Amino acid sequence: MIRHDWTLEEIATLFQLPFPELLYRAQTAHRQYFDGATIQASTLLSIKTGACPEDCKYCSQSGRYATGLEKEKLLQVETVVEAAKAAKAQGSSRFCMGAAWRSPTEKDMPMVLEMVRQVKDLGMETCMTLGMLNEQQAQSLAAAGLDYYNHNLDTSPEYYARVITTRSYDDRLNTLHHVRDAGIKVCAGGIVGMGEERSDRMSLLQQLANLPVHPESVPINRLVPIPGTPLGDTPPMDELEFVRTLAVARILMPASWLRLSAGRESMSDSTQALCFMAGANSLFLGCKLLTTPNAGLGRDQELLQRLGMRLAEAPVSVPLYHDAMASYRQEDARPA
Ligand code: SAM
Ligand code: DTB
Ligand code: SF4
Repeated sequence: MIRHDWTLEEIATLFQLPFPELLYRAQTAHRQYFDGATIQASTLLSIKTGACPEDCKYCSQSGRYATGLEKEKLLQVETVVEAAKAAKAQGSSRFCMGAAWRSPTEKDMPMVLEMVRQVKDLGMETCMTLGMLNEQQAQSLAAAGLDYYNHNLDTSPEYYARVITTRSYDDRLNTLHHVRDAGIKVCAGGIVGMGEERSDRMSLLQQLANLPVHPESVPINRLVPIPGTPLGDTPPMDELEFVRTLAVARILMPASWLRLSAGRESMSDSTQALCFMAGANSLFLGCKLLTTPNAGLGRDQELLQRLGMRLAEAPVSVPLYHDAMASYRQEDARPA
């Protein structure tokens, strides 16, 4: 059953289950909507790198920290299309373009919209992550045919101010509402391992699961510590607690694609296998995320082969999407 009224007590109970019981319940939830062997793959490209005015304390691209990152202006459309073709050839069904912006400017929008159109023409799904969007920007991206917009809540409302001060939690929720209202599929998740408590992970998952419609795609990133950022020295999070977080996310949002996102490069094959057991069924392919290294195609192919798993044919369907959107629209139309 799809629920939007999860309490923190219920979520705490799930987190505290014996590990095999938690994984069993996550697998059971997973199999209601997905097969257990198919993985959706996206490839990332940073279309505008560095010099970001925001102060996200984990990020290599914030202009406020000396991370040694080389900044780049907005890429040309042709460069982006070439990268998308290569991603498709590697087996990715979706191409995700990210920009180090607080939000896109009106000047940037025409180029960005053209990128969506041309990547879509390759027969790939498109995703963008450009920072905050207003209603109009979300509508124009939808009109250009954008399939997904990624905008993460990042952490719990309680821990949030420790990580970002230049935009609020409500700003993030507003962007998600604009994206949803425009009819673009929502990709929203967060980062764990930033020194937060389990209660923060519970609260982040509660925020995501109690949205009016579950995000179709839920990326769970494990912090990639970036030297020079305030979180650069954060000790790695316990891997089993990371697996637990994925399992609880799977139970709360059983029909969403759950992405094992950043942080895979430093993870053993066995831990990744546990993540898939916990219900993760999506990942980023390729040797680079936005600015940091990723597992790489060779290692991923070998891993999937060893596990008897396979990449999804493009594009994947989203269970229950049409039902969820129909009831969302009805509620929208209801007088206040
Ligand atoms: N600038 C846009 C924004 O923040 O809305 C889009 C790009 S931003 C890099 C996308 C997401 O990547 C962040 O919200 C965060 O969840 C994730 N991310 C960034 N740096 C990360 C890191 N070092 N480790 C793990 N996840 C990270
Ligand atoms: C998401 O949740 N993770 C991706 C994507 N959405 C844009 C980004 C991960 C970035 C990891 C750090 C880097 O490579 O800069
Ligand atoms: Fe900028 Fe996005 Fe990095 Fe925050 S996460 S500093 S908004 S690029």
